[in-house]
Amino acid sequence: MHSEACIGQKKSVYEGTNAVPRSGDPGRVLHLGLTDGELANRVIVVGHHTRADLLSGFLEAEDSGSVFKLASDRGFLTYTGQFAGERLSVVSIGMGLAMMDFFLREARAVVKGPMAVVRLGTCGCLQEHVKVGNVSVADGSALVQRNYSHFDSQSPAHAKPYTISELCLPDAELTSTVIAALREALGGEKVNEGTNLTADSFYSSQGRADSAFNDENSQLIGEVLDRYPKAITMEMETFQLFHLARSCLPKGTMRAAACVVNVANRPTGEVVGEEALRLAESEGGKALMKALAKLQL
Ligand code: R1P
Repeated sequence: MHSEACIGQKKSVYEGTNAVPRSGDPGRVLHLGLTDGELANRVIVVGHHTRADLLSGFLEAEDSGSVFKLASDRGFLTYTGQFAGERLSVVSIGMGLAMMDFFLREARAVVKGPMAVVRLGTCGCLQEHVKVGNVSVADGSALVQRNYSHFDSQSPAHAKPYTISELCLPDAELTSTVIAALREALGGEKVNEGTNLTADSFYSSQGRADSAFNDENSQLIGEVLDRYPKAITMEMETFQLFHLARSCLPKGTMRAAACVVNVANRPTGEVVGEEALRLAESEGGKALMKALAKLQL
């Protein structure tokens, strides 16, 4: 797929290093491995290859006679096919802010026209009443980040160990459509709405105790809940999705919504069973695909 580096040849390993680089002929974006037209305008984005495999089972073949599949050598897995009369992709991106950044920027580079992206992730929930196995839809997201400067010995005394951002909002229409589709598929009692918190670590900035590192995070969850009392979920990608969708130019051309299956309740320690997780992923995922297909782009 990628052209080789070879001194003396005209074509280098990749081109466009100060923009969105591509490699090979046809030019493929470096990390997703995709070229123009291989990704649909409507995308379900997940963190786990098995979740993408599961949801790809709902796609029907394209005109080529099959569902398009491409696994990149940077850990991205893309499926593109037809769903309810629309072209739709399911992409597994792995974890964290950086992977969501790679995904959205390179997706934007290979797709023409308006896009809609819905994340189906998993998370720990922060409120006792939010049940494991339920799906929580984000009506806003704030970013919780480790303040690296704080941990430097030169740091001024006032620099706090973690920063908590302002809220970033999803696309309102897409979020309402997602909520309605999830309620229809799973039942209203299995769908929660609330604030999402996105952290830049699974550990320190999610308030987990790890005596092997100096994290100064024992008060963090309390501080975050003081600032955002309606926060129900904590994971690692949603804020980046909302932020970049809002930053995408021309404005309004990338619409985003996000939801997560609650796999663990942090206050009670309860964790979801395998069967309930697969059901929520599968039925919830299909509902999101319906919502995406229904959206007027
Ligand atoms: C951590 O285990 C991962 O699980 C959650 C977090 O956001 C993080 O990416 O989401 P996914 O199931 O989508 O990966």
